[in-house]
Amino acid sequence: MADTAYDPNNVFGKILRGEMPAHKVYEDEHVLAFMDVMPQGEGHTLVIPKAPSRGLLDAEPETLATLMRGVQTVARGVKAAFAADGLTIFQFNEAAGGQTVFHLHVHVIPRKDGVPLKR
Ligand code: DGP
Repeated sequence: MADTAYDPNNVFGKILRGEMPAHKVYEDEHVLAFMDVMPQGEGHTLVIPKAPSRGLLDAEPETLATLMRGVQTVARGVKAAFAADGLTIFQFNEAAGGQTVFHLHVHVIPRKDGVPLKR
């Protein structure tokens, strides 16, 4: 069974506390966005809430609302910055769902017509 408690020692918690470096691209009161170190496409960005949520299921409604506003802001920014034709946005929950870092995060990947994602 998955451990559903939030562990603040995860790498995104460390980035939030300034204990690990990250290429930050956006920050406000509620969210932080930074470049993914294993990008599946040019401009692959991660958006995380500052609130300590493990995933979608334990997040407070206010956290989800402010996170999605942040995702929209970042999506607009990366779409313009990378002259993208579209965007792929995804989010994983628990190891079985593909999650590897257990602090809620949303992937934002600008996409160009005919260019597949790297796997
Ligand atoms: P997932 O939990 O599967 O949704 O993906 C986690 C993503 O986080 C993955 O694309 C790689 C990225 N990642 C893992 N460790 C670090 C890190 O220390 N810094 C940054 N910027 N990204 C990381």
